[in-house]
Amino acid sequence: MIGKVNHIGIAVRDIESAVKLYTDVFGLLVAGTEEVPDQKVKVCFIPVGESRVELLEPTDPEGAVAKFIANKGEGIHHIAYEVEDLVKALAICREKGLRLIDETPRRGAGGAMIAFLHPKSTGGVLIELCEHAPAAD
Ligand code: CMX
Repeated sequence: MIGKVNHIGIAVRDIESAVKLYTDVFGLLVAGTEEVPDQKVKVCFIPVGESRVELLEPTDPEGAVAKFIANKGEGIHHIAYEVEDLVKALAICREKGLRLIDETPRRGAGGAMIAFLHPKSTGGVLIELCEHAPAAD
């Protein structure tokens, strides 16, 4: 069902200062920054080998990432796995009794189709399933 780790989402208070670790110290390059109003975040993708780090900065105190930072501080927020067929993957998760946050795929950053699984049914890890979007590379 799962291909590779598409990205690891890291919640940060401020992308501009957080990104320096990855660029100035680790020597990585930023692939793009965009705002995702639907999710109340600004995101920045940094390719790392075959995967990516996604820095997530809240744009609204009521958003999921703002709440996460308020409760737990900055840090790893979610892991995103790439699937070939998201509708099919969600059907399997549903059938196996996992709690779906998104019952159907929706559009996420970079134009990818995404859906989240609730951390209470996945061992405390917020999991995003995403269908490969060439534009997101
Ligand atoms: N990872 C692991 N556990 C998490 C979590 C996370 N990122 N966020 C919340 N939780 C835990 C909380 O600690 C809490 O556990 P306890 O009850 O044991 O304390 C539980 O989940 C419920 O938390 P909550 O505060 O009551 O619920 P929230 O209103 O914060 O919602 C969640 C949590 C996961 C349902 C919500 O954040 C969500 O729908 N996330 C999916 C969308 C999203 O995260 N968007 C931002 C990224 C978008 C992008 O990548 O583009």
